[in-house]
Amino acid sequence: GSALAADPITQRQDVFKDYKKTFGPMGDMVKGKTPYDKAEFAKLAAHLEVISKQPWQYFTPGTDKGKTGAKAEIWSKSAEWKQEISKHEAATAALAKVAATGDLAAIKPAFGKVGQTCKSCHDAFRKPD
Ligand code: ASC
Repeated sequence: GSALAADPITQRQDVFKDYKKTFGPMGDMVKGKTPYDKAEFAKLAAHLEVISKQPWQYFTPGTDKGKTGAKAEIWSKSAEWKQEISKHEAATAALAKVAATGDLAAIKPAFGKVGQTCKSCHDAFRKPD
């Protein structure tokens, strides 16, 4: 982030940029696009678990206005949104755990599960591109 105090929209978008830098290379390894590197994958998975806890605090009231993909439903259906977050955090924690074992056959479905939690939240709570 910048040295200046960022607005909450920028702060959450900065975390999602970090997601892309983390989840992207993991996906490449899972798909065999790049060689599976046990230590590197486990490091990325541990980082993903950390950042999975970070964006939500920046969805402060009123920040559905402006340059954001956030839908107003984040605030009007807050319980459902929090349920999506819980599922996502549980999936990233499970992935980090299995990534530490280096068992790629077990990593693949755990990775897929995280992707599903990204998608189901986006479907309900993010504006289409
Ligand atoms: C990504 C990405 C997402 C998720 C989602 C998984 O790489 O940018 O939003 O995975 O597409 O279904």
